[in-house]
Amino acid sequence: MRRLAAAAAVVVAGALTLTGCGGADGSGSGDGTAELSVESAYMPQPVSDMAAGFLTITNDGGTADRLTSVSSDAAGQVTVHETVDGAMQEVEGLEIPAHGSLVLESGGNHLMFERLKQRPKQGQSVSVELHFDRSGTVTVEIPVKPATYHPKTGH
Ligand SMILES: [Cu+2]
Repeated sequence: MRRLAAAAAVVVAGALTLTGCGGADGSGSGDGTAELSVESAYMPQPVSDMAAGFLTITNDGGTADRLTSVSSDAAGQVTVHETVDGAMQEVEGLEIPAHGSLVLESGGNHLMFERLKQRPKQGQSVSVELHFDRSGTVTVEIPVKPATYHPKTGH
């Protein structure tokens, strides 16, 4: 997981460079940027041509960002879902608050992969592009876990 977070951070840093923001002092001052990292990503091994994806996006920056869309070469479509009263529904996007995090977890918000081109197996990973309002595109390798996998924080 640490490797995933580091990879995401590198991509985000590259995107910020394009906007000319160079501050990396980490002193906690509001600096007008979002500093995203992604961790705890996994996909339960799919049992059909649909799959869910879960991850946590942490924002160490002083400005909120927004996950606006998701894409992956592995699926015909990837959408962002929330769960309300046990039923899932698509959302336009989800905010990652300044100095906060956005959690996508089983039973809550999640990524929905539809029309998988092949069913990834446990031990493989799926490359996913997360598109953000401010931070541009962050590519994450989501590892495939057993279909019944729950992270230690689940339930
Ligand atoms: Cu869903």
